[in-house]
Formats: sequence, structure tokens, C-alpha cells
Amino acid sequence: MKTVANKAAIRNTPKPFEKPIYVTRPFLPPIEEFTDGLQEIWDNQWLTNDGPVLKRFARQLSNYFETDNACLFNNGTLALQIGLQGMGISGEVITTPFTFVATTHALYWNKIRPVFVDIDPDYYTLDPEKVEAAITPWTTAILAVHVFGYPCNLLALADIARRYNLKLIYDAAHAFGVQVGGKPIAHFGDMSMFSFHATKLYHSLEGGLLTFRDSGLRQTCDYLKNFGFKNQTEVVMPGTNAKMNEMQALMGSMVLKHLDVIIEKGQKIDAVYREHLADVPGIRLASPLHSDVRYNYAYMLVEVDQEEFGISRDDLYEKLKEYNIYSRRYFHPLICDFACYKSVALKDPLTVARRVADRILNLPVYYDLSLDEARTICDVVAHLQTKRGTQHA
Ligand code: T4K
Repeated sequence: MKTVANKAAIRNTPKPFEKPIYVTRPFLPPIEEFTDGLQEIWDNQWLTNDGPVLKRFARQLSNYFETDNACLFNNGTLALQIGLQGMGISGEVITTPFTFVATTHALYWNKIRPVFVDIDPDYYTLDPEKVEAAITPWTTAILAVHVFGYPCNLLALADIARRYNLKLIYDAAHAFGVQVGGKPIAHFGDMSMFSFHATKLYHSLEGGLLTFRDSGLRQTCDYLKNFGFKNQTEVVMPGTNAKMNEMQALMGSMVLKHLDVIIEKGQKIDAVYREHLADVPGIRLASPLHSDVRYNYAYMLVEVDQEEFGISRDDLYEKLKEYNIYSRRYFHPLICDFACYKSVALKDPLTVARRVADRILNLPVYYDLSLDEARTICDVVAHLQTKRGTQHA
């Protein structure tokens, strides 16, 4: 076992935090900004159903994403579910087991069979070779996830989708603010879904957004999220209720103004983690992204190698709690191991996904986390490694 001393461990023996440090905390704009906006809602006496604040927010997002082909929802799960329905996706869809369970639920509610294939060991996104190998006559689409905001292999997936005439859909729940080659990530694929949940880097309390290549989908999704109403007397399809309300739109609009500083802060925290964890034996930091990617710094991931680190990822997760640090194991277990998806036949052994799910740990990163707090978290991680290493020396 390596017991190499490391920077963080040498600095000091850390004490538990006085208050809990969660994996994330929502960014909240100055309360005066929000109360000014509330006044407008009070004056309008309009709370939901395509109100004026929502309309303005939709225009802001269209500018931000440089597209009119967008539709707002009350959460990301319903956005994805409705988007799949609107596109008429059926049969089998090739997807990743290493994601939040809502990705697969959106398929389930459309009676689509998920076909789970393995992920890339560096960026945890779908492995294009595995995708191609899993195509059958029943495959209609690929549902890939820019997990943790790491862009999928956009070119390879687009090439496969084109050659096999499949729809290419991205769950971009984590990827708000990410750009590739100077373009918003929403510009890739046939459809992308962004989650604006409170736990996301960018949020609207709860909320979701779809962006599409086909402009006709916007009208369909507008119907589907509002019971299928075309007007007061015509219902053109069996829709549901998935509308975003005025309070959500207000928060979304406020947080958008602060997006740049939120990302800047994330970048600084990321740099602290990378500097202070780089030499900790058994801690593998996520691979650097390609130079044409502008990342959003929404997540900080490490993989724990039990042999080198001395304790398992699960033990580290538990021990961090003793220091009042609440990390998370996103995404463990794999979706195919949840009781409700255990019956899905697996053709791929999911070797990489299984290894990653057993080793991954998400460390805290959010706007209000100070750089000192991030350093202390590194000290704790290093201390836990060193302690064990010393015992075994
Ligand atoms: N696709 C992907 C790839 C996704 O990751 C998600 C959602 C979706 C689709 C679906 O999008 P939405 O329908 O949610 O828009 C959280 C979120 O609820 C979920 O939105 C998110 N992914 C998932 C990765 O994480 P939990 O159960 O882990 O969240 P929770 O409540 O344990 O919160 C985590 C930590 O955040 C807490 O320990 C403390 C902090 N927190 C949380 C909330 C809600 C706060 O400080 N304040 C808060 O208001 O699922």
C-alpha cells in the first residue's frame, strides 16, 4: 500500500465542520431582487398558465440558447417524458444505466424498452461502440446523458444516429451553461432536456426545458404540457399538466442573471479540489475535458480506489459524515439494479459502469462553499487516507 504523504494531509488535522456541508446548495439571488419580482406577480394577479413572467423568461432562455425551438416545463422529468411522447419514440431506446433514475422512468412512461449499454471510463457518458453494437430492428433512438455536465461523444453518436436513422436525444439535466466549440450544448442532437431543479447549478426552484431541432415539436409539447388544449373548446391530444408557474419562472429569470458568477465560483472550487487532492493516493480525479468544452463546474467527482486509499468508497462516504460532510454516491446503484428495472434483459455486462458506480463519490460544490471549506474537505479526505495508511504501515 502507498502511504505517500500528501499536501493536504501535511497541513493539519481537520476538525468536523460546525454546520452540515451538503453536496450542493441552491444559489439564491439577493432577496430584494426576488421580492421586487414578487410585486410584479402580485400586481398581475397571474400565477400560472402561460403568464407574463413565464413568457419573458422563455424569451430570455431563447436568447441564451440562441433558439426559438424551446419549451418550458414544471420539472425535467416531465419535460423528457413529454418530449419522447411528442417525438413518437417507441420500441427500444439505447441508453445509459449510469444516470439519475428519471432518465429511464421517462422511457417507461412511454412504454419504451430501455437497452442499457456501457459507459466511457473517462467521462462516464455512453460508449459509442457499445451503442452501435446494441442496435436492433426495434431501435428507434439513442437517449444519452451529459452526465455531470460532461459532453457525450457528440460526433460519434451523431454519426451512428445518421447511419441507422435513429433519433438522438440528450438528457442534459446537468449541462446548463456547458458549451462545445463555442455553441450551447443544446445545439446538438434532435432534442435536449435541461433540469432546473433546486439541486442544479442553475435552477428555477423546480423546472425543466426542452430544446429541439424540429420546430414543429414546440407546438406539440405546448399542447401536451397543457392537457392537449388547442383552445377553450378543442383538445387535440391526450396531454397532461406539466406547466411551469410564475414563481418558478421568476426564480429562473433571477438566477440566470447570476449564472456567470456561479460558474466562476465553481471553477475556483474545482481548482482547489484538483490542487489538494491530486497527490492523495487512491483518489482519482475526473479527467480534464477537451479544450473546446466550456464546462459549468456543477459537479466535483472523485473515484476511490480502495486498495490504494485504504478504505472503500462507502466507508469514506460514511466517515465524511463524522466531519459533517454529506457527499453523495451519484450514481449508485446503477439503474438496472433498481428493483423496478431488474427484469430488463442485459446484453452488455456493463463492466465500466459497474466499476464506476462502486467507486464514485461526489464532493460538495456550490456557490456559497468557501475556498477554505473546500480545502478543509480535501484535508479530511487526505486525513482519512493517511490515518488508514499509517495503521497499516
Ligand atoms: N435526468 C438526470 C440526469 C437528473 O440528474 C435528473 C435529476 C433528472 C433527469 C430529472 O430532473 P428533475 O425532474 O429533477 O428536474 C436530486 C434532485 O432531486 C434531482 O433533480 C437530481 N437529478 C438528482 C441528481 O439529485 P436527491 O434525492 O439526491 O436530492 P436531495 O433532496 O437529497 O438533495 C441533495 C442535497 O441538496 C441535499 O442533501 C441538500 C441540498 N439541498 C436540496 C434541496 C432540494 C438543499 O440545500 N436545498 C434544497 O432545496 O435528488
